[in-house]
Amino acid sequence: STGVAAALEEPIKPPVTVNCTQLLINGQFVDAASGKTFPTLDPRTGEVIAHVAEADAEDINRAVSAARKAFDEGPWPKMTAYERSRIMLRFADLVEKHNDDIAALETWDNGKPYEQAAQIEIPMLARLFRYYAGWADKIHGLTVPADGPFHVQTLHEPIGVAGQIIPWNFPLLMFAWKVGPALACGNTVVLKTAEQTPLSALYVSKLFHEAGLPEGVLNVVSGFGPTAGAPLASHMDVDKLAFTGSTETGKIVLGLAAKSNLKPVTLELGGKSPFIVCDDADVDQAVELAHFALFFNQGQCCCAGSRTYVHERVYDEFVEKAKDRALKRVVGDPFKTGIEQGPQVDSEQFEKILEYIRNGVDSGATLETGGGRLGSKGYYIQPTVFSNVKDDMLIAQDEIFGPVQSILKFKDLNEVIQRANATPYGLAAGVFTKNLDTANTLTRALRVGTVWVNCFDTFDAAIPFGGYKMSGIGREKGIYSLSNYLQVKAVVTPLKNAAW
Ligand code: TXE
Repeated sequence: STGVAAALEEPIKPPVTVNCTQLLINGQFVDAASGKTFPTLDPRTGEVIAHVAEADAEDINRAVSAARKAFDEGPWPKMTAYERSRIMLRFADLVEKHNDDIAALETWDNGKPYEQAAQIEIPMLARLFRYYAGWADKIHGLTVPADGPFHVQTLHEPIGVAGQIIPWNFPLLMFAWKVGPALACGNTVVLKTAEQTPLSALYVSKLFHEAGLPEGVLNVVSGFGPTAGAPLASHMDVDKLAFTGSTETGKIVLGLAAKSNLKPVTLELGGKSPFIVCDDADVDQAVELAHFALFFNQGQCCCAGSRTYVHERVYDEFVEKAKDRALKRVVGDPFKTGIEQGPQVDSEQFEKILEYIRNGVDSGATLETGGGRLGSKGYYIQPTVFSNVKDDMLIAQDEIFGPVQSILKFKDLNEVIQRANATPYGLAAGVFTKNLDTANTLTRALRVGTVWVNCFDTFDAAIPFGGYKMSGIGREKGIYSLSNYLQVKAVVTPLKNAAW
């Protein structure tokens, strides 16, 4: 197939050079206190792209004190909201100006198709910051009616220093979902990027300073979970923690926050989202959307439609066509044009996915297509489709986080509702039907944070995103994300003349 041929070629030379590899603390690029570095790897080959400064507890202390000082002494929380907004808007302009370099770094470090990064994700990064810049000067409290002669008002104030820990699947979109609302509300930030993808956040944070961001407001540290993430989560001077990653690590950081200073925590965790194809579906359209829902971003989406439930009336036709679609998926060097799927992010994810595929075969699911690696170097995996998947199989229960579609059969609506909800996760769901009553029934019955009806992965700066159950706590994006970064202060003043 096209995929095999492309993956076997010599990797294309990325059209960008790496020039930010140190820690960004107090507006300066500095080495780690220990002098240590770690390699960040090219998922196309497993070869080293660059050596990056490796933060540990001492660097976290340095970054937190810079953020603390910038918060306590200003100017950030004290400058006018309009000024903050304008810096964020200037940053968005610079992102747009450097769109292609940023996209190339994202692709090189993560493996995602360059066209996806350049045409969707980096423009979305600018869009998100413009959205949040728009909020900065529209955040205000209320005047509250009280029983008695009191003037009562609420002040919406920034929380303080926000610690933020992000994953590698959408490095810059996760950067925007975290940093955008925190800065719009007047907080200062220490952000720890994922060890697989440290490069793009450093690059754009340099641009942010060029846009006029005062020193210490945004500190970016590269490093590993236990040695850099954990000290940030348990830091006594961090006032708020936001985390995106696995449910397992989410539990750890929530514990660290509780054991240290009870900082409030928002979590965006794993999922096993159902994609439900009803009996009235146009099968061709349903296949295409279900394919996108699962395979987008190499299957590395927390909200991936990873349990494809198909009504028995259209099941056989759906499976046949889903297999054909997966066979047509264009896999190859993500820097090449027309590529739909690049390599998985690293060897750990690659091995984990192949292990789940073996498990699917062993547990009796039918392997329709794919099932192995593609090429002989890097972390490419064949688009894989399983049919005859049962709810109790591991591939239907665990987050695989790879290009592996599991198709399950259902008979009626109540049954599929019960089965779709029978998971500890509750991040998202897809519903494919022309029937309004069916759509309304499903959207209300599914215990998830997002339901996409006849669409999937429709993201927008204003649409809130987050999970029910063990998929997380809180919402990001949209108006809801602001409350994560604000304290509400009630101010009560007696009224001298009660008659008024
Ligand atoms: O996640 P981790 P990993 C899922 C997906 C994937 C699995 C493992 O199923 O296969 O998680 O991926 C930091 N204290 N998701 O190992 O460990 C870590 O350095 C503080 C879903 O990459 O959760 C990184 O910055 N921080 C997810 C971040 O946590 C710690 C996206 C995420 O890493 C830490 C990614 C610790 N003890 C993976 N340990 C989604 N919801 O989109 C790690 N970290």
